[in-house]
Amino acid sequence: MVLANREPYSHERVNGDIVIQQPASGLVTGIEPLLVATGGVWIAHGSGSADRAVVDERSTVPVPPDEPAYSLRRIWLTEDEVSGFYEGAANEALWPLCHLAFTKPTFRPRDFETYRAVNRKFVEAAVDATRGETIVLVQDYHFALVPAMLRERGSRAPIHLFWHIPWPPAEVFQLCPWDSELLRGMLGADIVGFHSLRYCRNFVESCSRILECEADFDELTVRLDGRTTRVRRYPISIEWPMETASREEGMQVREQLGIPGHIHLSVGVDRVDHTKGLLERLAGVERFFELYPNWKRRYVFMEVASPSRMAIESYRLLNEMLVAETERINERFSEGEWKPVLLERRTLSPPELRAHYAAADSGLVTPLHDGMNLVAKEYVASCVDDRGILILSEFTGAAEELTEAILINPYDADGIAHAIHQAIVMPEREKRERMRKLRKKIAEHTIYDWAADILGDSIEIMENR
Ligand code: ADQ
Repeated sequence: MVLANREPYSHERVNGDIVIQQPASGLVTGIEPLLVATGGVWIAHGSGSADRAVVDERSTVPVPPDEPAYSLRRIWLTEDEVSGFYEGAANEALWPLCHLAFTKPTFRPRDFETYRAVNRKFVEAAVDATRGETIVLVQDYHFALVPAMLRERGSRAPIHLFWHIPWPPAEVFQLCPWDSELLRGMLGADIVGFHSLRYCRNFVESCSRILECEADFDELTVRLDGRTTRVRRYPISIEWPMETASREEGMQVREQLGIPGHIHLSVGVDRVDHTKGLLERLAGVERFFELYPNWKRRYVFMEVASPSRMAIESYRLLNEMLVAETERINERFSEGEWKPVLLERRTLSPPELRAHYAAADSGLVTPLHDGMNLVAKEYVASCVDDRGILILSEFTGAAEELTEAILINPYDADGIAHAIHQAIVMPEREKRERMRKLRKKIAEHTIYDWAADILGDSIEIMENR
């Protein structure tokens, strides 16, 4: 059984017809095969405009649509619930709390009440959907209270909670007025998973400071009220080999954008989010042209930015600033047809995304803080002939593994500028050598390994009960 906010398939009404959409998501890629193999159930917020039209009396629909193998059970949320639970408690409180990006979290008591109520709704559906021996995989910061609530309802199932975003140092987590309730909720799980060992340690430290519990920093376990929770690292990854676009498809993108082959093109791909360091990236590009003006007309940075969480005002504002900064930098440096920055604000289809990666000479990934960052891995996977170079923020989970990237501090505009220069002038042999090593690392640990490790550890819990 999987509990996640996002559903693997949504049904949408388009011009009177019902069409099925599948969000591009690493989570679905990694976890769906487990549910297909076991005939399990995925419980998620039913957010599609035609979702209600296709379900049975248990709000359930068989999926995948082409060859049904497991059940998708939909939870209906009111507008107020979406606003309090998803936008408020999850995205305005917990998201900024866990990311050290200096965005102040907003802790509204009402939002947390709604968060609690929605967590309870998912738990009731989970209890109702349980048939026989079950392993429960809970996904992300939307559902911190679910594990303990499941225990209260008598569940003895192995529960695995995976937290896809960072866990901050204890001093930061303590800012949260709901700290103790959140931790107690999470510790209902047998295993709490994070992308990085640092987040695991931060979590154990938070438990030890905030709760009266036994925290073991060597074993990474927390014992509370007679139950032990293991804290484990599971770095998420991508499919391998990943589907890629050909060089020709990459060239077509460059033609459409008016970027001839001799121009070095860096590409960034992100949701528009404060944590992704988009304005800092632009500051780095601007600094590059100040420090290396002879690269005018020979370098272009392209950002493909997908607007997200637009119901939250600070996200709308960030979108506006991104557009304004791009225009300002372009006005400052443009010469003739050449513009230093191209901004496309939309979500690319998977083939378009692959073609954009194929068009790039380098990938520019500069989050201020990021649990893992899959774009870094996708870019590396797209460099099939070992050509290309990755510039990566040291404050991403990915940087712990992808050490052959050019690592930068996203707050250091000079550092980003020098890294861009280094990426352009680095000898081809060195680039290939670095890329070969990066590719090997990802090939050896794919999204399927991530899911298998989570399932394997959960089965072990089940067997030792
Ligand atoms: P995200 O914050 O969403 O994920 P990331 O890991 O980079 O960040 O994944 C984003 C995904 O969306 C990638 O697969 C990317 O290709 C796609 N995407 C982004 N912008 C796009 C665009 N404009 N067009 C098309 N596709 C786009 C959270 C955490 C991460 C963690 C993941 C998985 O914040 O740290 O890596 O979960 O655990």
